[in-house]
Amino acid sequence: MSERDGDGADAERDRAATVDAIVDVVADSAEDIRSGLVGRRGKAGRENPSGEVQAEADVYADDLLEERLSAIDGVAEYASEERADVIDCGGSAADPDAVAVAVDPLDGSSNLEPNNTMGTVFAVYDEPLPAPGTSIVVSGWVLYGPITTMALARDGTVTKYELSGDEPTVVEEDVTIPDDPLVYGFGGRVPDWPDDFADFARAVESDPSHKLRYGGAMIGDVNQVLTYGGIFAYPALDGSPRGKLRLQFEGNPIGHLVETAGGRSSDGSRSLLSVEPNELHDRVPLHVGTAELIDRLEATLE
Ligand code: P6P
Repeated sequence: MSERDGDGADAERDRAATVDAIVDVVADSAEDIRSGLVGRRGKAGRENPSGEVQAEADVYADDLLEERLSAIDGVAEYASEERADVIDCGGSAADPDAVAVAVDPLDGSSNLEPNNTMGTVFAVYDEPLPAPGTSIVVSGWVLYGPITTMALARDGTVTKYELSGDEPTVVEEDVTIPDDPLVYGFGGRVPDWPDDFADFARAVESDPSHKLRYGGAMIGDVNQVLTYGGIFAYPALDGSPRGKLRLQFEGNPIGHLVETAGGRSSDGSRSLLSVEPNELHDRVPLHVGTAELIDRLEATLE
């Protein structure tokens, strides 16, 4: 997958067609996932590879996306936050222009009980997984809010869609994160924050121009930061120095989309896209938002 042979133009065309098919499947599956949440808010009786108890809806969304995405010609690998190993999608792995899809099928499933926002996060990588965020071709998320929407980063630009009709409706093109930070949301528990992050958080919170917005699902909180400007962080914790969120399925796609929209991402010292993965389910301290606040964060954590 990582070698390129044959005519470059053909290769690009083939890969673009594969990416089109992936985006179509994720968009077309949104209503099936959304409607499938009903009756699946309970626990599935097993844990994901990160040791978190799965909701029935986590398993449902993952099975649905694995079946549909792995059937696409050109998709060589499927991986998800809910599965221990990368799924080899068969014959397409022989295609030198194949891609790998990494999915957080239902981000924020802890929001099922309070019926708060959740989403599906995905990234298309052009090399085998685990892979650094620099190899992402397309990233995006679907948000199951009052309206089902999608944000997509492709070819250097971010587009927002509404998914309520038969076809996705473009609602905003060339989306850029506002320069002036307005909202902030920090995950984890305050007593578990390292002192340097706690100092940064206090400085952000004490700024009268900032407003707290934390919904408990990274994707809803990040979408607010993309919309209003600000910062979302799930930092390193005293008991978990790599934080909680996963690099392949959350940090990389979120970092790629926010950076494509003119924002910045950081693990505390570098872009999330520059973090070299060791394992498929590596965790990463995740900070994304307006450049001003990420600069201030990195200065504080030095
Ligand atoms: P906590 C959801 O389970 C998730 O992975 C993210 O979407 C969210 O930001 C985080 O965990 C919430 O974690 O520790 O606040 O429940």
